[in-house]
Amino acid sequence: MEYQVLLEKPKSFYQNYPRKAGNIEVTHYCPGCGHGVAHKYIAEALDRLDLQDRTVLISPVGCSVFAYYYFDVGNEQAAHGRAPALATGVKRALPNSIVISYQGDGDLAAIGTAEIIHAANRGEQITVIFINNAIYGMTGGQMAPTTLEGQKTSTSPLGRNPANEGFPIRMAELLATLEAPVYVERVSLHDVKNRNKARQAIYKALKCQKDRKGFSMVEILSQCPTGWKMDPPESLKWVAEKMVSYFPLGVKVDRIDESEPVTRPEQIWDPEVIIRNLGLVTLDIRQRADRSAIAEIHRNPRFKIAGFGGQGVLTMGIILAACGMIEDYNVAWLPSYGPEMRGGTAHCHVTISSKPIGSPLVSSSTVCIAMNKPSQEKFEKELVPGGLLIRNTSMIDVPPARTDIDVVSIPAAEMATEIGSLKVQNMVILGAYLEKSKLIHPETLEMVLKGMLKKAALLDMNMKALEAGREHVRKNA
Ligand SMILES: Cc1ncc(C[n+]2csc(CCOP(=O)(O)OP(=O)(O)O)c2C)c(N)n1
Ligand code: SF4
Repeated sequence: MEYQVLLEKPKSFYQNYPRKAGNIEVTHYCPGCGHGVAHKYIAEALDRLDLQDRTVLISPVGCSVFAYYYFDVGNEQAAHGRAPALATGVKRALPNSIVISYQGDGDLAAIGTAEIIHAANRGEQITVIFINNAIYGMTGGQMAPTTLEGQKTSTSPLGRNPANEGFPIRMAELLATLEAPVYVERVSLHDVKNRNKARQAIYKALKCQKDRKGFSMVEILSQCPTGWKMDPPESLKWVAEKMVSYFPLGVKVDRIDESEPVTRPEQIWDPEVIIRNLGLVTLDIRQRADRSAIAEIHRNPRFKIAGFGGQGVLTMGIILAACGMIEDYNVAWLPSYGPEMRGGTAHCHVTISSKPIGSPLVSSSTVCIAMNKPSQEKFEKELVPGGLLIRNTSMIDVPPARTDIDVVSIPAAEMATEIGSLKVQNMVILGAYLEKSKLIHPETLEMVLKGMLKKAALLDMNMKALEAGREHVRKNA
Protein backbone atom coordinates (compact mmCIF):
# COMPACT_ATOMS: atom_id res chain seq x y z
CA MET A 1 0.00 0.00 0.00
CA GLU A 2 1.36 3.37 -0.98
CA TYR A 3 1.98 5.39 2.18
CA GLN A 4 2.67 9.06 2.59
CA VAL A 5 3.46 10.84 5.82
CA LEU A 6 1.51 14.06 6.22
CA LEU A 7 3.17 16.67 8.36
CA GLU A 8 0.53 19.32 7.84
CA LYS A 9 -2.78 19.48 9.62
CA PRO A 10 -5.30 17.37 7.70
CA LYS A 11 -7.85 19.35 5.66
CA SER A 12 -10.63 17.31 7.24
CA PHE A 13 -10.04 19.24 10.49
CA TYR A 14 -11.18 22.81 10.98
CA GLN A 15 -8.32 25.27 11.07
CA ASN A 16 -9.17 26.13 14.67
CA TYR A 17 -11.84 24.92 17.06
CA PRO A 18 -14.13 27.73 18.24
CA ARG A 19 -16.37 26.63 21.09
CA LYS A 20 -17.94 28.04 24.26
CA ALA A 21 -14.91 27.70 26.48
CA GLY A 22 -11.30 26.81 25.89
CA ASN A 23 -8.35 27.61 23.70
CA ILE A 24 -9.49 27.38 20.09
CA GLU A 25 -6.06 26.23 18.93
CA VAL A 26 -6.28 22.94 20.84
CA THR A 27 -8.87 20.27 21.56
CA HIS A 28 -10.72 19.81 24.85
CA TYR A 29 -9.05 16.45 25.51
CA CYS A 30 -6.70 15.97 28.49
CA PRO A 31 -2.95 15.94 27.79
CA GLY A 32 -1.89 12.47 26.69
CA CYS A 33 -5.41 11.30 25.83
CA GLY A 34 -5.76 8.81 22.97
CA HIS A 35 -8.87 10.41 21.45
CA GLY A 36 -6.91 13.21 19.78
CA VAL A 37 -4.51 10.74 18.16
CA ALA A 38 -7.40 8.64 16.83
CA HIS A 39 -9.04 11.82 15.50
CA LYS A 40 -5.87 12.69 13.64
CA TYR A 41 -5.69 9.30 11.93
CA ILE A 42 -9.33 9.56 10.87
CA ALA A 43 -8.79 13.04 9.43
CA GLU A 44 -5.67 11.91 7.59
CA ALA A 45 -7.45 8.90 6.10
CA LEU A 46 -10.38 11.08 4.97
CA ASP A 47 -7.91 13.39 3.21
CA ARG A 48 -6.01 10.55 1.57
CA LEU A 49 -9.18 8.85 0.38
CA ASP A 50 -10.67 12.19 -0.70
CA LEU A 51 -13.77 11.59 1.42
CA GLN A 52 -14.12 14.83 3.37
CA ASP A 53 -17.10 16.15 1.41
CA ARG A 54 -19.02 12.88 1.65
CA THR A 55 -18.39 12.10 5.31
CA VAL A 56 -20.83 12.24 8.19
CA LEU A 57 -19.26 11.68 11.58
CA ILE A 58 -21.53 10.53 14.38
CA SER A 59 -20.14 11.59 17.72
CA PRO A 60 -21.25 9.72 20.83
CA VAL A 61 -21.90 10.63 24.43
CA GLY A 62 -18.54 10.43 26.18
CA CYS A 63 -15.36 12.49 26.11
CA SER A 64 -15.58 12.57 22.31
CA VAL A 65 -19.04 14.16 22.35
CA PHE A 66 -17.46 17.33 20.95
CA ALA A 67 -15.81 15.62 17.96
CA TYR A 68 -17.96 17.92 15.82
CA TYR A 69 -15.86 20.89 16.91
CA TYR A 70 -12.87 19.37 15.17
CA PHE A 71 -13.93 17.51 12.02
CA ASP A 72 -14.83 19.69 9.07
CA VAL A 73 -17.30 17.12 7.74
CA GLY A 74 -21.02 16.53 8.18
CA ASN A 75 -21.62 15.99 11.89
CA GLU A 76 -24.38 14.45 13.98
CA GLN A 77 -24.39 13.77 17.70
CA ALA A 78 -26.19 10.67 18.95
CA ALA A 79 -27.86 9.79 22.24
CA HIS A 80 -25.71 7.59 24.48
CA GLY A 81 -25.01 4.26 22.74
CA ARG A 82 -27.17 5.06 19.73
CA ALA A 83 -24.45 6.14 17.30
CA PRO A 84 -24.70 2.92 15.19
CA ALA A 85 -28.48 3.39 14.90
CA LEU A 86 -28.08 7.00 13.81
CA ALA A 87 -25.25 5.97 11.47
CA THR A 88 -27.56 3.34 9.96
CA GLY A 89 -30.22 5.96 9.29
CA VAL A 90 -27.77 8.40 7.72
CA LYS A 91 -26.14 5.75 5.54
CA ARG A 92 -29.43 4.35 4.32
CA ALA A 93 -30.84 7.77 3.57
CA LEU A 94 -27.61 8.89 1.88
CA PRO A 95 -26.04 5.71 0.44
CA ASN A 96 -23.14 7.66 -1.09
CA SER A 97 -22.10 9.17 2.21
CA ILE A 98 -19.24 7.84 4.30
CA VAL A 99 -20.55 7.35 7.81
CA ILE A 100 -18.33 7.00 10.86
CA SER A 101 -19.74 5.90 14.20
CA TYR A 102 -17.15 7.09 16.73
CA GLN A 103 -17.69 5.56 20.17
CA GLY A 104 -16.14 4.96 23.58
CA ASP A 105 -16.38 1.69 25.47
CA GLY A 106 -19.09 2.90 27.85
CA ASP A 107 -21.07 4.03 24.84
CA LEU A 108 -20.49 1.03 22.58
CA ALA A 109 -20.08 -1.87 25.00
CA ALA A 110 -22.47 -0.88 27.84
CA ILE A 111 -25.52 1.23 27.05
CA GLY A 112 -25.17 0.68 23.29
CA THR A 113 -24.45 -3.07 23.19
CA ALA A 114 -27.63 -3.89 21.32
CA GLU A 115 -27.13 -1.16 18.72
CA ILE A 116 -23.59 -2.16 17.79
CA ILE A 117 -24.35 -5.88 17.62
CA HIS A 118 -27.36 -5.42 15.38
CA ALA A 119 -25.72 -2.80 13.15
CA ALA A 120 -22.79 -5.20 12.67
CA ASN A 121 -25.11 -8.16 12.16
CA ARG A 122 -27.08 -6.29 9.51
CA GLY A 123 -23.81 -5.51 7.78
CA GLU A 124 -24.48 -1.81 7.77
CA GLN A 125 -22.03 -0.10 5.44
CA ILE A 126 -20.58 2.08 8.16
CA THR A 127 -17.19 2.34 9.85
CA VAL A 128 -17.06 2.13 13.62
CA ILE A 129 -14.10 3.62 15.44
CA PHE A 130 -14.23 2.12 18.92
CA ILE A 131 -12.06 3.76 21.57
CA ASN A 132 -11.43 1.21 24.30
CA ASN A 133 -9.87 3.01 27.27
CA ALA A 134 -11.19 0.54 29.85
CA ILE A 135 -13.12 3.23 31.72
CA TYR A 136 -15.87 5.86 31.53
CA GLY A 137 -13.65 8.89 30.99
CA MET A 138 -16.16 11.70 30.74
CA THR A 139 -18.11 10.97 33.90
CA GLY A 140 -15.09 10.61 36.15
CA GLY A 141 -13.69 7.12 35.76
CA GLN A 142 -16.42 4.58 36.44
CA MET A 143 -16.04 0.89 35.53
CA ALA A 144 -16.76 0.06 31.88
CA PRO A 145 -17.51 -3.38 30.39
CA THR A 146 -13.87 -3.34 29.21
CA THR A 147 -12.37 -2.50 32.62
CA LEU A 148 -9.69 -5.09 33.36
CA GLU A 149 -9.86 -7.67 36.10
CA GLY A 150 -8.52 -6.09 39.30
CA GLN A 151 -8.60 -2.58 37.80
CA LYS A 152 -9.63 0.05 40.35
CA THR A 153 -12.20 2.58 39.23
CA SER A 154 -14.55 4.87 41.12
CA THR A 155 -17.25 2.19 40.99
CA SER A 156 -14.91 -0.76 41.55
CA PRO A 157 -12.69 0.69 44.30
CA LEU A 158 -11.46 -2.77 45.31
CA GLY A 159 -10.66 -3.71 41.72
CA ARG A 160 -12.97 -5.37 39.19
CA ASN A 161 -13.95 -8.77 40.45
CA PRO A 162 -15.33 -11.10 37.74
CA ALA A 163 -17.35 -12.97 40.37
CA ASN A 164 -19.26 -9.76 40.95
CA GLU A 165 -18.93 -7.69 37.79
CA GLY A 166 -18.25 -10.28 35.09
CA PHE A 167 -15.23 -10.44 32.82
CA PRO A 168 -14.12 -7.62 30.51
CA ILE A 169 -15.79 -7.93 27.11
CA ARG A 170 -13.68 -8.37 23.99
CA MET A 171 -15.91 -6.54 21.54
CA ALA A 172 -13.77 -7.08 18.43
CA GLU A 173 -13.81 -10.86 18.94
CA LEU A 174 -17.51 -10.80 19.77
CA LEU A 175 -18.43 -8.98 16.56
CA ALA A 176 -16.08 -11.20 14.59
CA THR A 177 -18.33 -14.18 15.37
CA LEU A 178 -21.03 -12.59 13.21
CA GLU A 179 -21.39 -13.40 9.53
CA ALA A 180 -21.75 -9.88 8.16
CA PRO A 181 -18.76 -7.78 9.33
CA VAL A 182 -16.19 -7.45 6.57
CA TYR A 183 -13.29 -5.99 8.48
CA VAL A 184 -12.61 -5.92 12.23
CA GLU A 185 -9.21 -5.20 13.71
CA ARG A 186 -7.88 -4.27 17.15
CA VAL A 187 -4.97 -1.84 17.33
CA SER A 188 -3.28 0.16 20.07
CA LEU A 189 -1.80 3.61 20.53
CA HIS A 190 0.92 2.75 23.02
CA ASP A 191 4.03 3.20 20.83
CA VAL A 192 5.06 4.48 17.41
CA LYS A 193 4.96 1.09 15.71
CA ASN A 194 1.45 0.41 16.97
CA ARG A 195 0.29 3.93 16.19
CA ASN A 196 1.30 3.38 12.60
CA LYS A 197 -0.70 0.16 12.57
CA ALA A 198 -3.67 2.05 14.00
CA ARG A 199 -3.31 4.69 11.28
CA GLN A 200 -3.28 1.99 8.60
CA ALA A 201 -6.24 0.12 10.09
CA ILE A 202 -8.36 3.28 10.13
CA TYR A 203 -7.41 3.96 6.52
CA LYS A 204 -8.29 0.39 5.58
CA ALA A 205 -11.65 0.50 7.35
CA LEU A 206 -12.64 3.73 5.59
CA LYS A 207 -11.46 2.42 2.24
CA CYS A 208 -13.57 -0.67 2.87
CA GLN A 209 -16.58 1.61 3.22
CA LYS A 210 -15.59 3.71 0.21
CA ASP A 211 -15.45 0.50 -1.85
CA ARG A 212 -18.94 -0.46 -0.53
CA LYS A 213 -17.64 -3.69 0.94
CA GLY A 214 -19.66 -3.62 4.18
CA PHE A 215 -19.35 -3.15 7.93
CA SER A 216 -15.93 -2.29 9.34
CA MET A 217 -14.72 -1.63 12.87
CA VAL A 218 -11.39 -0.66 14.36
CA GLU A 219 -11.10 -1.15 18.11
CA ILE A 220 -8.38 1.10 19.46
CA LEU A 221 -6.75 0.47 22.84
CA SER A 222 -6.38 4.01 24.02
CA GLN A 223 -4.93 5.69 27.07
CA CYS A 224 -7.00 7.72 29.53
CA PRO A 225 -4.36 9.18 31.90
CA THR A 226 -6.94 11.23 33.79
CA GLY A 227 -9.39 8.40 34.43
CA TRP A 228 -6.57 6.02 35.32
CA LYS A 229 -4.90 8.62 37.58
CA MET A 230 -1.55 8.25 35.80
CA ASP A 231 0.74 10.56 33.92
CA PRO A 232 0.79 10.15 30.12
CA PRO A 233 4.00 8.01 29.91
CA GLU A 234 2.71 5.71 32.67
CA SER A 235 -0.59 5.34 30.88
CA LEU A 236 1.16 4.25 27.66
CA LYS A 237 3.06 1.64 29.64
CA TRP A 238 -0.18 0.45 31.22
CA VAL A 239 -1.77 -0.07 27.79
CA ALA A 240 1.27 -2.04 26.62
CA GLU A 241 1.60 -4.16 29.73
CA LYS A 242 -1.96 -4.69 30.92
CA MET A 243 -4.42 -4.03 28.14
CA VAL A 244 -2.65 -5.70 25.23
CA SER A 245 -2.34 -9.00 27.08
CA TYR A 246 -6.11 -9.20 27.67
CA PHE A 247 -7.17 -7.59 24.39
CA PRO A 248 -4.97 -9.25 21.73
CA LEU A 249 -4.07 -6.98 18.84
CA GLY A 250 -4.56 -7.86 15.22
CA VAL A 251 -7.08 -8.57 12.52
CA LYS A 252 -10.16 -10.46 13.72
CA VAL A 253 -11.97 -10.59 10.38
CA ASP A 254 -10.85 -9.50 6.94
CA ARG A 255 -13.22 -10.43 4.13
CA ILE A 256 -12.55 -7.28 2.13
CA ASP A 257 -10.93 -8.96 -0.89
CA GLU A 258 -13.53 -11.70 -1.16
CA SER A 259 -16.51 -9.34 -0.70
CA GLU A 260 -18.34 -7.91 -3.68
CA PRO A 261 -19.38 -4.25 -3.45
CA VAL A 262 -22.90 -4.16 -2.04
CA THR A 263 -25.54 -1.69 -3.16
CA ARG A 264 -28.71 -1.79 -1.17
CA PRO A 265 -31.78 -2.02 -3.41
CA GLU A 266 -32.95 1.54 -3.91
CA GLN A 267 -36.52 0.57 -4.79
CA ILE A 268 -37.13 -0.46 -1.21
CA TRP A 269 -37.64 3.24 -0.46
CA ASP A 270 -40.22 3.74 -3.17
CA PRO A 271 -43.43 4.64 -1.30
CA GLU A 272 -45.50 2.78 -3.85
CA VAL A 273 -43.59 -0.45 -3.18
CA ILE A 274 -44.00 0.01 0.56
CA ILE A 275 -47.70 0.73 0.29
CA ARG A 276 -48.24 -2.30 -1.93
CA ASN A 277 -46.20 -4.56 0.33
CA LEU A 278 -48.22 -3.42 3.31
CA GLY A 279 -51.34 -4.38 1.38
CA LEU A 280 -52.60 -0.82 1.64
CA VAL A 281 -53.47 -0.46 -2.02
CA THR A 282 -56.03 -2.63 -3.71
CA LEU A 283 -56.87 -0.48 -6.70
CA ASP A 284 -54.69 0.88 -9.45
CA ILE A 285 -56.48 4.17 -9.86
CA ARG A 286 -54.55 6.85 -8.02
CA GLN A 287 -56.43 10.00 -7.23
CA ARG A 288 -55.16 13.16 -5.68
CA ALA A 289 -57.05 15.85 -3.85
CA ASP A 290 -57.02 19.20 -5.63
CA ARG A 291 -54.27 20.95 -3.69
CA SER A 292 -55.36 24.42 -4.79
CA ALA A 293 -58.65 23.87 -2.93
CA ILE A 294 -56.87 23.29 0.41
CA ALA A 295 -56.81 26.26 2.80
CA GLU A 296 -53.33 27.44 3.78
CA ILE A 297 -53.60 26.17 7.38
CA HIS A 298 -54.45 22.66 6.14
CA ARG A 299 -51.52 22.36 3.76
CA ASN A 300 -48.59 20.30 5.06
CA PRO A 301 -50.38 19.51 8.33
CA ARG A 302 -48.73 18.46 11.58
CA PHE A 303 -51.01 16.39 13.80
CA LYS A 304 -51.14 15.46 17.43
CA ILE A 305 -53.78 12.73 17.76
CA ALA A 306 -54.48 11.62 21.32
CA GLY A 307 -56.84 9.57 23.45
CA PHE A 308 -57.13 6.34 25.46
CA GLY A 309 -55.57 3.14 24.13
CA GLY A 310 -58.32 1.33 22.21
CA GLN A 311 -59.86 4.48 20.73
CA GLY A 312 -58.07 3.94 17.44
CA VAL A 313 -55.73 6.88 17.88
CA LEU A 314 -52.66 5.20 16.41
CA THR A 315 -54.67 3.64 13.57
CA MET A 316 -56.05 7.04 12.64
CA GLY A 317 -52.48 8.30 12.33
CA ILE A 318 -51.41 5.33 10.19
CA ILE A 319 -54.38 5.80 7.86
CA LEU A 320 -53.63 9.49 7.45
CA ALA A 321 -49.95 8.76 6.78
CA ALA A 322 -50.81 6.02 4.26
CA CYS A 323 -53.22 8.36 2.43
CA GLY A 324 -50.53 11.04 2.37
CA MET A 325 -48.01 8.59 0.91
CA ILE A 326 -50.40 7.56 -1.84
CA GLU A 327 -50.93 11.20 -2.72
CA ASP A 328 -47.15 11.66 -3.04
CA TYR A 329 -46.52 13.58 0.16
CA ASN A 330 -43.65 12.92 2.53
CA VAL A 331 -45.06 11.44 5.73
CA ALA A 332 -43.99 10.60 9.25
CA TRP A 333 -45.91 8.73 11.95
CA LEU A 334 -44.53 8.48 15.46
CA PRO A 335 -46.55 6.58 18.07
CA SER A 336 -46.30 7.05 21.82
CA TYR A 337 -48.15 4.80 24.26
CA GLY A 338 -47.87 3.32 27.70
CA PRO A 339 -47.04 -0.31 28.48
CA GLU A 340 -50.69 -1.21 29.20
CA MET A 341 -52.47 -3.43 26.67
CA ARG A 342 -55.61 -1.28 26.79
CA GLY A 343 -56.90 1.77 28.56
CA GLY A 344 -53.63 3.72 28.97
CA THR A 345 -53.05 6.97 27.17
CA ALA A 346 -51.86 6.91 23.61
CA HIS A 347 -50.96 9.57 21.11
CA CYS A 348 -49.19 9.88 17.81
CA HIS A 349 -47.40 12.56 15.89
CA VAL A 350 -48.17 12.65 12.17
CA THR A 351 -46.65 14.92 9.56
CA ILE A 352 -47.85 15.09 5.97
CA SER A 353 -45.76 17.43 3.90
CA SER A 354 -44.83 18.28 0.36
CA LYS A 355 -41.42 19.29 1.74
CA PRO A 356 -38.78 16.99 3.31
CA ILE A 357 -39.55 16.22 6.95
CA GLY A 358 -36.65 16.98 9.29
CA SER A 359 -38.02 15.24 12.36
CA PRO A 360 -41.04 13.05 13.04
CA LEU A 361 -41.66 14.89 16.33
CA VAL A 362 -44.56 17.34 16.29
CA SER A 363 -44.16 19.95 18.99
CA SER A 364 -46.31 22.66 17.44
CA SER A 365 -49.29 21.18 15.64
CA THR A 366 -51.69 22.53 13.06
CA VAL A 367 -54.28 19.85 13.91
CA CYS A 368 -55.08 18.43 17.33
CA ILE A 369 -57.48 15.51 17.53
CA ALA A 370 -58.56 14.99 21.14
CA MET A 371 -60.49 11.79 21.74
CA ASN A 372 -60.92 12.47 25.47
CA LYS A 373 -60.70 15.26 28.03
CA PRO A 374 -57.07 14.79 29.20
CA SER A 375 -55.94 14.87 25.57
CA GLN A 376 -57.72 18.16 24.90
CA GLU A 377 -56.26 19.68 28.05
CA LYS A 378 -52.76 18.47 27.29
CA PHE A 379 -52.47 19.07 23.55
CA GLU A 380 -54.66 22.05 22.58
CA LYS A 381 -51.84 24.21 24.02
CA GLU A 382 -49.53 23.03 21.26
CA LEU A 383 -51.76 24.21 18.41
CA VAL A 384 -50.54 27.08 16.29
CA PRO A 385 -52.91 30.11 16.25
CA GLY A 386 -55.64 29.36 13.71
CA GLY A 387 -54.98 25.59 14.04
CA LEU A 388 -57.79 23.05 14.12
CA LEU A 389 -58.99 21.25 17.25
CA ILE A 390 -61.30 18.29 16.66
CA ARG A 391 -62.84 17.17 19.94
CA ASN A 392 -64.78 14.04 20.69
CA THR A 393 -67.48 15.64 22.84
CA SER A 394 -68.78 12.21 23.93
CA MET A 395 -65.73 12.12 26.19
CA ILE A 396 -65.03 15.81 26.80
CA ASP A 397 -67.24 17.91 29.04
CA VAL A 398 -65.18 21.08 29.18
CA PRO A 399 -64.89 23.73 26.46
CA PRO A 400 -61.52 24.38 24.86
CA ALA A 401 -59.36 26.92 26.69
CA ARG A 402 -58.12 28.52 23.46
CA THR A 403 -60.10 31.14 21.60
CA ASP A 404 -57.68 31.66 18.71
CA ILE A 405 -58.24 28.29 17.05
CA ASP A 406 -60.82 26.63 14.81
CA VAL A 407 -62.88 24.00 16.64
CA VAL A 408 -64.94 21.06 15.42
CA SER A 409 -66.96 19.45 18.23
CA ILE A 410 -68.40 16.07 17.39
CA PRO A 411 -69.96 13.37 19.60
CA ALA A 412 -68.00 10.66 17.82
CA ALA A 413 -68.47 7.87 20.36
CA GLU A 414 -72.26 8.26 20.39
CA MET A 415 -72.42 8.49 16.60
CA ALA A 416 -70.23 5.39 16.28
CA THR A 417 -72.41 3.41 18.71
CA GLU A 418 -75.45 4.35 16.65
CA ILE A 419 -73.74 3.13 13.48
CA GLY A 420 -73.05 -0.22 15.11
CA SER A 421 -69.76 -0.17 17.05
CA LEU A 422 -67.91 2.17 19.36
CA LYS A 423 -64.75 1.01 17.57
CA VAL A 424 -65.46 3.23 14.57
CA GLN A 425 -65.41 6.47 16.57
CA ASN A 426 -61.99 7.18 15.07
CA MET A 427 -63.49 6.96 11.57
CA VAL A 428 -66.19 9.47 12.49
CA ILE A 429 -63.45 11.86 13.55
CA LEU A 430 -61.36 11.13 10.46
CA GLY A 431 -64.36 11.82 8.23
CA ALA A 432 -64.88 15.14 10.00
CA TYR A 433 -61.23 16.09 9.57
CA LEU A 434 -61.11 15.21 5.89
CA GLU A 435 -64.30 17.11 5.15
CA LYS A 436 -62.91 20.12 6.94
CA SER A 437 -59.43 20.05 5.41
CA LYS A 438 -60.00 18.56 1.93
CA LEU A 439 -56.44 17.25 2.24
CA ILE A 440 -57.03 13.75 0.86
CA HIS A 441 -59.17 12.55 -2.04
CA PRO A 442 -62.08 10.37 -0.79
CA GLU A 443 -61.05 7.56 -3.16
CA THR A 444 -57.56 7.47 -1.66
CA LEU A 445 -59.03 6.89 1.77
CA GLU A 446 -61.38 4.24 0.46
CA MET A 447 -58.45 2.51 -1.19
CA VAL A 448 -56.47 2.46 2.06
CA LEU A 449 -59.43 1.13 4.05
CA LYS A 450 -60.07 -1.57 1.46
CA GLY A 451 -56.47 -2.63 1.82
CA MET A 452 -56.67 -2.75 5.60
CA LEU A 453 -60.13 -4.22 6.18
CA LYS A 454 -60.69 -7.49 4.43
CA LYS A 455 -64.21 -8.16 5.78
CA ALA A 456 -66.95 -6.47 3.77
CA ALA A 457 -69.17 -5.82 6.81
CA LEU A 458 -66.33 -4.13 8.64
CA LEU A 459 -65.45 -2.00 5.65
CA ASP A 460 -69.07 -1.01 5.27
CA MET A 461 -69.34 0.11 8.89
CA ASN A 462 -66.11 2.12 8.64
CA MET A 463 -67.27 3.82 5.45
CA LYS A 464 -70.58 4.73 7.15
CA ALA A 465 -68.69 6.20 10.09
CA LEU A 466 -66.54 8.28 7.76
CA GLU A 467 -69.59 9.58 5.96
CA ALA A 468 -71.30 10.40 9.27
CA GLY A 469 -68.29 12.50 10.28
CA ARG A 470 -68.27 14.30 6.93
CA GLU A 471 -72.00 14.93 7.12
CA HIS A 472 -71.65 16.38 10.63
CA VAL A 473 -69.13 18.94 9.40
CA ARG A 474 -71.20 19.82 6.33
CA LYS A 475 -74.28 20.43 8.49
CA ASN A 476 -72.49 22.38 11.20
CA ALA A 477 -70.18 24.38 8.96
C1 LIG B 1 -28.57 7.93 28.80
C2 LIG B 1 -27.31 8.39 29.49
N1 LIG B 1 -26.82 7.65 30.49
C3 LIG B 1 -25.69 8.04 31.13
C4 LIG B 1 -25.05 9.17 30.74
C5 LIG B 1 -23.81 9.63 31.47
N2 LIG B 1 -22.61 9.38 30.70
C6 LIG B 1 -22.04 10.34 29.97
S1 LIG B 1 -20.63 9.84 29.23
C7 LIG B 1 -20.76 8.31 29.91
C8 LIG B 1 -19.71 7.25 29.69
C9 LIG B 1 -18.75 7.56 28.64
O1 LIG B 1 -17.72 6.62 28.64
P1 LIG B 1 -17.08 6.06 27.31
O2 LIG B 1 -18.14 5.71 26.32
O3 LIG B 1 -16.16 4.96 27.69
O4 LIG B 1 -16.32 7.30 26.68
P2 LIG B 1 -15.05 8.11 27.20
O5 LIG B 1 -15.63 9.26 27.97
O6 LIG B 1 -14.21 7.20 28.04
O7 LIG B 1 -14.39 8.52 25.94
C10 LIG B 1 -21.89 8.19 30.70
C11 LIG B 1 -22.28 7.00 31.44
C12 LIG B 1 -25.61 9.93 29.68
N3 LIG B 1 -25.03 11.06 29.25
N4 LIG B 1 -26.73 9.52 29.08
S1 SF4 C 1 -10.92 11.75 30.76
FE1 SF4 C 1 -9.68 10.25 29.69
S2 SF4 C 1 -10.74 9.86 27.75
FE2 SF4 C 1 -11.55 11.75 28.60
S3 SF4 C 1 -10.36 13.39 27.66
FE3 SF4 C 1 -9.40 12.90 29.62
S4 SF4 C 1 -7.86 11.37 29.14
FE4 SF4 C 1 -9.23 11.48 27.40
